[in-house]
Amino acid sequence: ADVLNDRESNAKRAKLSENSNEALDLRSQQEEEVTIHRKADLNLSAIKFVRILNDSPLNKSVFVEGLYNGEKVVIIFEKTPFSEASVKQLLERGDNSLKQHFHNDIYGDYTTFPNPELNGLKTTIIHPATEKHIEKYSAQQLFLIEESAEDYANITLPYIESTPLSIDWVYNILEHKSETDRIIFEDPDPELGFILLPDLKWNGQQTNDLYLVAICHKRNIKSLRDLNQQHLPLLRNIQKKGTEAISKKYDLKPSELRIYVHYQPSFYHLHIHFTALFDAPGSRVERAHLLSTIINNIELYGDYYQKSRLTFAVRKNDALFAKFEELKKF
Ligand code: GTA
Repeated sequence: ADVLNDRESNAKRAKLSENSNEALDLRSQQEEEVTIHRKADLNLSAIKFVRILNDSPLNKSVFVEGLYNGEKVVIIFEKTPFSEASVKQLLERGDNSLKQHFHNDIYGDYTTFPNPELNGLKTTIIHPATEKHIEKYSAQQLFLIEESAEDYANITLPYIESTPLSIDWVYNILEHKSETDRIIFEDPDPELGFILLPDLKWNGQQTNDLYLVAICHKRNIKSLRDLNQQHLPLLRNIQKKGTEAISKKYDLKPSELRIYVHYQPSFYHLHIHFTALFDAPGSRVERAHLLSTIINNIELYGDYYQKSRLTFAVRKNDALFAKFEELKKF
């Protein structure tokens, strides 16, 4: 308990600044992780390993397919970034935890075995997982598609309307049924309003990988393709109030944030990603469209996103790839 109290006061004292590694409220965030990602009846030993779907040595993460009570499960294990508080703890509590491999002049190579509390893995569990989840988290060759307005109407739209990933989790947030205690900011206006909260991908413990998502209350905007001049007040509102809320809570300026939408998104209800300036998954040019650029394009041409060609990456096993291949023979 003393250690946790120490951490809490460290977190409160922490001045969060550019690429800060200072810890946020470590304990409450850890409790939140458990609430969100773990159903009461789920534990790791009850899940049977099936196969590794993908892994990323760079992000220190692995995507695993498992079976739980005969149902498919996707587990994502991810090593988390260091915070200043956790590094201090590593040193303060590190007695006898060094195993030396070799020593040469002033250079030493060791493995450290920290206290398990300092060595937690961010764990996301999707259960029951659909075939679409398995496919989405599997390693696959990517192809870039240049989608015209006609392609969108004839190929993409019918596809996203026929096999969407469920967005019940989005409605649970908007209706205050899930993650209510994680909300950072809410503007309840049905036209212009939104909820800003930590993204599933962020453990909330350090701002160098800050990742929040703003979900708009308005329900009929599927993606970037639907945005036009009538949505400018909504987009400006999310940009202004989202950055203000982040500045107040995390002490990050708008210039320290990457604010963007994905095209194609995984979930077809408009949401905006707010991240620190790190290489977040999905922040590459073929997927991320900066909110400031979107606003600017629509200010110039109200129907920009209805008329433009938009390029996006698609996985080889995705039915959308097959549809483009069949109809466009590329
Ligand atoms: N707060 O319940 C939720 C929730 N869900 C189900 C999704 N999100 C949620 N946030 C909260 N609560 O940023 C978040 C997602 C995502 C956003 C949806 O909503 O974390 P999107 O529609 O543009 O879809 O955004 P996107 O970006 O593909 O997100 P998603 O579904 O997480 O897919 C992640 C992709 O990144 C996968 O293809 C995966 O292979 C890859 N990836 C790489 N590293 C990671 C990682 N560490 N964790 C998860 N995915 C990773």
